[in-house]
Amino acid sequence: MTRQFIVGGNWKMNGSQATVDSLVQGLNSATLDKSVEVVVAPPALYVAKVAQTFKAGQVAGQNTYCASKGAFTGEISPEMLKDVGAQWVILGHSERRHVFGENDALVAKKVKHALAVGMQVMFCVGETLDEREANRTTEVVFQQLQAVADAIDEAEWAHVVIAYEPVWAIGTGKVATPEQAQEVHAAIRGWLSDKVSAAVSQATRIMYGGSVNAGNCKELGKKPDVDGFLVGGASLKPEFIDIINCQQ
Ligand code: G2H
Repeated sequence: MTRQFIVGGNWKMNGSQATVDSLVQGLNSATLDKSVEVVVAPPALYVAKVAQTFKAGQVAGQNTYCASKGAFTGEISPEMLKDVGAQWVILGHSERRHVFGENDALVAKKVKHALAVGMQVMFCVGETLDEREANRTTEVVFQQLQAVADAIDEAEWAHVVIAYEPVWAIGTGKVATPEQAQEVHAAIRGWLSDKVSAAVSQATRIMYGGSVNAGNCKELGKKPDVDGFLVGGASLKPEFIDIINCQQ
């Protein structure tokens, strides 16, 4: 089965009105591989602006809460993201899990709610360095996956892209080797086949994230179970275009 390659730019808490404009303009005027799905995730305050101006792909939020509205100070709902023109949301990012204390149960509720509203979800999983060194990588990743699998229906996986982001590789410059990434991606695909269905396992895209840059994307992108990238730091630089075009 052919899965469309997808590249996401997670801008995290970076930028200003001026730099966001310039990032959008740079991507709008670039020659991008048309076979690649491109999604950018600006800080929440800039999502509406980017949704109106970004022509090279779609727009994501970096987080949403698991309710439509109400007394949840500081949160935004997927309904709000949708209202301003975003189609995607990143959920379960390791910075949400580790800096803001989100657990598997909360992430699963957020995924469930975002899907119910009609959003596409980039659902992030990944192990810490301690967990990897204790040979617990798949145990941890499978537990993160199970929480979401318990919360959503089989058909809803059609709107989920999994992002495997080893925590030890995020923003550290320590990228997983293509072999390390492929090993975990293949394990995730195997898990989907065992726990969800063969069809979902074949169709679900698995992105790699963690210090992806123009220098390492080509080799990572050649691996059979690497269906794209979620890019942080390098998505704020012109090299993001090279990453999008890495399959050419
Ligand atoms: C992982 C990644 C984007 P970076 O967080 O989600 O960031 O590419 O900076 O490691």
